[in-house]
Amino acid sequence: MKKLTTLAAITLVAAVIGMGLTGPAMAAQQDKVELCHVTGSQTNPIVLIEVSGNSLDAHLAHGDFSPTNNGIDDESIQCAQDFIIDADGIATPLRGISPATVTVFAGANLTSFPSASSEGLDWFDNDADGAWTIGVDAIHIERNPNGACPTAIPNASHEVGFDCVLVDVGNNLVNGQPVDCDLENGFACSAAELAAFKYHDANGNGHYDLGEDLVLDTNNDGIFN
Ligand SMILES: [Ca+2]
Ligand SMILES: [Ca+2]
Ligand SMILES: [Ca+2]
Ligand SMILES: [Ca+2]
Repeated sequence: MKKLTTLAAITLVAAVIGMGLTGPAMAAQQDKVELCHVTGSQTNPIVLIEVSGNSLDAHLAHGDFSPTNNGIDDESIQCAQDFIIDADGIATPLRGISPATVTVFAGANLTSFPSASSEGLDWFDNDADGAWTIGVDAIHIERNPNGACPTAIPNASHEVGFDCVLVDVGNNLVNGQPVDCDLENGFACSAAELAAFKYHDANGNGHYDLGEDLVLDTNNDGIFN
């Protein structure tokens, strides 16, 4: 019993010391916020800075903004307002973001769909708002370009286990779900729906190739910025 009591006391003391050490440190960490700071400079217009939580509102009020979730440790990518939908062009449900797969860069020209090629990219507008919704909408591959999806069934609907999921972060695709917009030929898509979708034509051949970065061009200016 004595042993148990002693052990309990030691545990309690350790917990108190632990709290004393980590409590203020954690509060200080949470107080710092990363922001993309608009400098007004032509040559270096946006820089990534760390500010205190107290000054956050003042920074936002003069046009600073939170880094996008572009998932790559490059200031010019993190501080772009445009968003990389998919970087690797292969059938994985996440976005395939890594330094090896991201080819787009700040100031790069973006190219619109349709791309008049045969990658079989189809968009599922899961929240039916006519626009790409990050983390909600999905894209699958419904053909077999370059051996990317040998099981694909090209019938304008999603077959689980056959058509290949390119990006479905929210895991929303269901079996038999009809395609909302066929990206490469523009079938079933309005011009307004297609407007935000772009790709970085890294090899300059005038059409989308699997592996080129699919991008949400938030300000629709044809430039990754
Ligand atoms: Ca949507
Ligand atoms: Ca299908
Ligand atoms: Ca290309
Ligand atoms: Ca843009």
